[in-house]
Amino acid sequence: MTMTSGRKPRKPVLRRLSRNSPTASFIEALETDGCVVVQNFTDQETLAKAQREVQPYLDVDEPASLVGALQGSTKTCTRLIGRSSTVREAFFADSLYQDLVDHFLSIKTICYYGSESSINICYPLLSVAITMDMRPGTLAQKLHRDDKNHHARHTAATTYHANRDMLLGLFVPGCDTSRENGATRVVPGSHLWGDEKPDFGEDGTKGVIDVELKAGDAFLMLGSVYHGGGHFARDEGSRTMHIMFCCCGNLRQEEVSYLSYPVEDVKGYSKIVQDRLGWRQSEPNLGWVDLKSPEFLLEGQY
Ligand SMILES: O=C(O)CCC(=O)C(=O)O
Ligand SMILES: [Fe+2]
Repeated sequence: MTMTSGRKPRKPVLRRLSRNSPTASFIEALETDGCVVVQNFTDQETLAKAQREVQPYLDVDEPASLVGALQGSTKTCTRLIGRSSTVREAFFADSLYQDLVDHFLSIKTICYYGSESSINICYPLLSVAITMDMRPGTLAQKLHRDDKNHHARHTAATTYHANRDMLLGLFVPGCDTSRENGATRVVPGSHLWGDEKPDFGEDGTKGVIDVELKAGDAFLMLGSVYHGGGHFARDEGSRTMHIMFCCCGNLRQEEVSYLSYPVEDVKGYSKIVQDRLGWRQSEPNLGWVDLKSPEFLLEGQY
């Protein structure tokens, strides 16, 4: 579960592996490259079903969010686990994804009660599930690491070690993706970089690869990989991407305040207590509801 492969490092590339390749080959790719394409992850019928489930939310006539790397021209479907049973059961619950989540994000430690040792395993959690539907006018996102949200710190390394990452993402496109319709851009190997200013060269493309996918493929990425959505250069249509990230299970409060204290009670608490219970979002982009700090739920009817 927390073992690394111990293989000699090779040059980072974007590897493409069939869904039925051995799990060990996905582990090797993620350790070396930080990301990997899963070919034949799903089929057209399942993708069409997922699209039908999210489309009403994508088409809501409200301005698209400006938070984080979003720029107002990408429509989103938040609360995705509840809104799309297909995304939930066919994509998120996929055994390959979940085995890799378990491998990379489970934490096993020994602690002592007096002189008696206790071995415990902390299992991963869903961190976010959201559909992003890029539309005309969307420019390329600035390359970033998604674990910035959790204030992750990184030490430069030449080889991977267990528990280096706190996030593992699964991207399932609803259509073929290409440079022209904003395929995700990634820098394979950047998960082993430290926290110093990254060097993407003068034109910002050094080491950057377009993750062009066929509808039915998926893309796996550790949270420390530099990446960003590409430029949607078409005048019409959209690029749908179902995105899920799991995080380490210790990134949570000891007492689950949202279940322990009903929202109607929390409305009457002082601001500092509301904030400490988690009703104020952490920056950047951590602890939101519908991409907004949950404070808004304390103001109106909920
Ligand atoms: O849409 C994509 O391809 C990537 C989106 C992304 O990286 C983000 O919004 O943080
Ligand atoms: Fe991102």
